[in-house]
Amino acid sequence: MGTPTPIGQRDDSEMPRYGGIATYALLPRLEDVTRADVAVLGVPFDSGTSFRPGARFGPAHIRENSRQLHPYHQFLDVYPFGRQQVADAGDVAVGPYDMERAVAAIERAARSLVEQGTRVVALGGDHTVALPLMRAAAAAHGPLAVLHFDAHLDTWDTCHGASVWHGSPFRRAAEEGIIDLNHCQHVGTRGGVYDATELVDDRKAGFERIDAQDFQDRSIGDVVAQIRRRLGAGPVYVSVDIDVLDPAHAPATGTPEVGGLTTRELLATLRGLAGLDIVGCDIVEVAPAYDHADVTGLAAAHTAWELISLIALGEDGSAIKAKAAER
Ligand SMILES: [Mn+2]
Repeated sequence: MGTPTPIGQRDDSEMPRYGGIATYALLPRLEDVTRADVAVLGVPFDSGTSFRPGARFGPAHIRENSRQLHPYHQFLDVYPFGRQQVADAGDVAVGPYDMERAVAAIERAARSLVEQGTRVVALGGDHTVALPLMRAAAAAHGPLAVLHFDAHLDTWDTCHGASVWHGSPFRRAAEEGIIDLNHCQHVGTRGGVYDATELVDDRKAGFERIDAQDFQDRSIGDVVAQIRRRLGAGPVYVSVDIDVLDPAHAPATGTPEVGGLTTRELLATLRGLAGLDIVGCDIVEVAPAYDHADVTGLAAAHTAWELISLIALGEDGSAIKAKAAER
């Protein structure tokens, strides 16, 4: 028996893209397919946020802004929903009050997908949700290289007595041994440091930094080459805090920092990463109440599409990489 043809996006010849109920990219729900290679999983949780709340409404907003995503990626030459079955797994049932219970529920939901060989593309939620998502990915794939796009380090220790919050997921992950300390990379860092020792702690947690300023001083190709060297050849987890973007490009977020990346720089960087073995990813910190004209929602929905395209390319991406190197 051959592999069944993936069920793609809803046919829009009768019902236009703006009509009907929005799943991510108008894809089938998980229960409507036998199994999925990639599942989009909403995580409506923001009790770990330190400043503006509201990322619990992120998944619904990102889905609404994903209606215009198309089946062919012309720049990577790949059909993200045609080469693999992608489905919308709905939201994790997660309450707002009990942090430990919430984190356990998120890990359980992710594990139930990962155990079937499904790669999870999570839509947050605040950055706390990355910890249980990385735990689930590492349970299947071993210690992860991490590519972390964010204005902030997120390797801090405790805050108001809590060890699990949206500023600590990568420190906890380093302590737990679920990330590979030789292969972690921040991109877009710029804000929110109290003192220099935090940068030393960050290095101990396994991260090198490509600060936001680097996007002014270096070419994207140069940045991409550094990321590739740092990540190596093993399984990669990609975590995109939407606040990596400048507030002009993503105003709807919990802890905005000026001087960030443009949406174009983020997409160009991701498109340089064909051939990576991305075993899981998240797009977090979209807080729609602060959005204007859906700019943040569109950026997040499109970022997920780029990541799904990279997953679809898989090893074939290496051919693109080789071609780019020849030029
Ligand atoms: Mn973050």
